[in-house]
Amino acid sequence: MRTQVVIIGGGPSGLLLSQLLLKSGIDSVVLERKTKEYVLSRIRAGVLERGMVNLMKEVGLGDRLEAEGFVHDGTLIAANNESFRIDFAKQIGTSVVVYGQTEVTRDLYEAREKDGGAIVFNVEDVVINNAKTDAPYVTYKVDGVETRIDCDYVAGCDGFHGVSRQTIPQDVRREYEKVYPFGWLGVLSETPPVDDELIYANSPRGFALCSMRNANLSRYYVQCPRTDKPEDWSDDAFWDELKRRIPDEAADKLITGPTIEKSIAPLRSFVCEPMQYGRLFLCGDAAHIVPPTGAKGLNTAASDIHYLYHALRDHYLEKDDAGIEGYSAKALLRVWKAERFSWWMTTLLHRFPDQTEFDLKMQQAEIAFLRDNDAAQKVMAENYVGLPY
Ligand code: RFL
Ligand code: PHB
Repeated sequence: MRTQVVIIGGGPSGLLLSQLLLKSGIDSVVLERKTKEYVLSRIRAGVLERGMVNLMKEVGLGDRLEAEGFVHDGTLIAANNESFRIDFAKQIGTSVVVYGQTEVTRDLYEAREKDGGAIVFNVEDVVINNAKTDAPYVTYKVDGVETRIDCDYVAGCDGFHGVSRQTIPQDVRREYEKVYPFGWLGVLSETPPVDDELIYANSPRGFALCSMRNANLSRYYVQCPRTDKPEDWSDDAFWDELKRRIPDEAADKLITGPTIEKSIAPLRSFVCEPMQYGRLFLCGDAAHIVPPTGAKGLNTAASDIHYLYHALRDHYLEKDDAGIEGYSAKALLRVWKAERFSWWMTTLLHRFPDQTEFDLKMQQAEIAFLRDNDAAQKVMAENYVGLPY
C-alpha cells in the first residue's frame, strides 16, 4: 500500500490533520490502536480557542459547533470565598467556545467516514521505519496480519503513550518534564452548571473547577492526591468536597445529582525537543503535555496541526519546503508559551504539599494582583483565549 502521509493516532490531532489534508487533495491513512467507541468514550477537553474553532470550520465542521457550542466571554477566578471575573471580550476582544472534545472527535469521525477517508482501527505493533530517509514506511498488524504502507511523511499524533516519540533516538531527543504532586478528580453529571461561566477556585482544601458541556451537563473537578482512585470517592464525598472549595454563593446554588463518569488524571508538564526527526513529525500530546488548568492541551495540539498542515500543503502544492524544515522550531515556540501559561495557572491555583507560609502569601498576593490590576488581567485573557498561530 502507498499513501502520501501516514497519520498514527485517531484522536483529535490525527483526525483534524487527515481532514485538512483531504480538503487539499493530499492522501493520508489514519492508524488508530483502539476502536472509535473507545476514543469517543474519553471525556477530556472542554474549552476551544478561536484557532481550533477556525480549523473545525476550515474542514466544514463549523455548523454543529456554532449551534451547540457556548461562547464564553470571560471566566471567574475564586479565592477567599469571593470571585472576580476576567473579561476576555473587554481585554482582548475575543472569546473561547465550550464544546467537548468528545463532540469535536465525533464530528471529525463522521466527516472522515462521509468523505471516505481511510482509517484503520485496532492496529497493533506500529513501527515507523526509515524516518531519516526519503522513503519512510510504516508497518502494523491487525488481527495478527501485517501490513506495510510506504509514504512520504509520517505524522505522530498518537498521544503521550504512543510509539512515535520513541522512534526518535534517545541521543537526538531531549525531554523536559515536571510531574505535579496531585491529580484532578473529574465528574460528569446531568445537572445544570452552577454558573454560566467557568469557575477556577483556589481554596485552602485545594483547587476546584466548575465547568460544563451543555445546559444540563456539568463537568466538575477537584484537586486530589495522585494516589487516589475514583472508587475512593462516593458521589456524596465529591459534592461535599466541591462545595467546600468554591465560594458559598456558588455552593448554595450548586445542583448535585448522580455522576455519570468519574476519573482521575495526573498532572504533568512535558515537552519533547525536537518535534521532528527526518520525515517524522510529532503533534499534540505525542510531543507535549500540559496540566489541564489553562485548558491548553487540545488547543496546543491544534496549533501543531495548523503548522504541519501548512508545511505539507506548501510542499505538495507550492513545492516549498520551508515549512517542513521549520516545523519543529515554529511549533515549539508556541508550545513553550502554552507550557508557561499552564504551569503559571496551576501554580497560582493549587495547594502544593511542600508549600511554606511564605509560598502561600505569594500565591495570595498574586491572586490579589490579578484581581486588582488591569494589565495582569489582559495578560491572562490573552493567554487563555489563545496566542496567535
Ligand atoms: P490523544 O487524544 O491522546 O489521541 C491519541 C490517539 O492515538 C492513539 N494511539 C495509537 N494509535 C496507533 N498506534 C499506537 N501505537 C497508538 N498509541 C496511541 C490513541 O488510542 C488515541 O486515540 O492525543 P491528541 O490527538 O494529540 O489530542 C490531545 C488531547 O486529547 C489533549 O491534549 C486534551 O484532552 C487535554 N485536555 C484539555 N485540552 C484543552 O485544550 N482544553 C481543555 O479544557 C482540556 N481539558 C484535558 C482536559 C485532558 C484531560 N485529561 C484526562 C488528561 C481535561 C482533562 C481531565
Ligand atoms: C473541562 O470542561 O473539562 C475543562 C475546562 C477547563 C479546563 C480544563 C477542563 O481548564
